[in-house]
Amino acid sequence: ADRERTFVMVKPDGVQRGLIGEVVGRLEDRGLKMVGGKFMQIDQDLAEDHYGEHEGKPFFEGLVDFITSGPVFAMVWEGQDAIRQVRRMMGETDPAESAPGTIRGDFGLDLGRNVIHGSDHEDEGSNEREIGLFFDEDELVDWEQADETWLYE
Ligand code: DAT
Ligand code: MG
Repeated sequence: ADRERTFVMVKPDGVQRGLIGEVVGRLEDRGLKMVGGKFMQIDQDLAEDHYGEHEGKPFFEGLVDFITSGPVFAMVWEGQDAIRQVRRMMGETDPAESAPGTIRGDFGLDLGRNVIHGSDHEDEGSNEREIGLFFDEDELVDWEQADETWLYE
């Protein structure tokens, strides 16, 4: 699989519950590399763009309200097969259906409060789209991880 970038975000519930470090630590431990990070408040327009695929669904308004309800920590992570591997680490959309050991399975109970967002590997190009919504090109950093030669063959 290719080295690729994915958009990841600790949602307002995760920020309020002090889980930024937990999420970042898990992604670091896995060997993924952070190339962008921003602690920020999402406004209505950005929320509606980011979740545009869900417009018209019954939960859309509540979702936009929730994601704008407090600060988030938005990030870009890079690595081999990163989009899918982050999704696997997140668990299922519903924390109640997520296996223990996954982020949602370890830190959530309710569908609408699931701690983390990650780009969807089944929605091709959603990673680039989401990265572009949240970050300017000059906010992403190209750097070499010291342990890269020990992570990759
Ligand atoms: P994911 O976040 O796993 O990519 P998604 O893109 O289908 O899931 O939905 C985005 C968010 O919307 C999800 O994290 C939680 C919320 N959501 C999804 N389906 C929902 C539903 N049926 N009822 C309430 N909230 C829902
Ligand atoms: Mg999704």
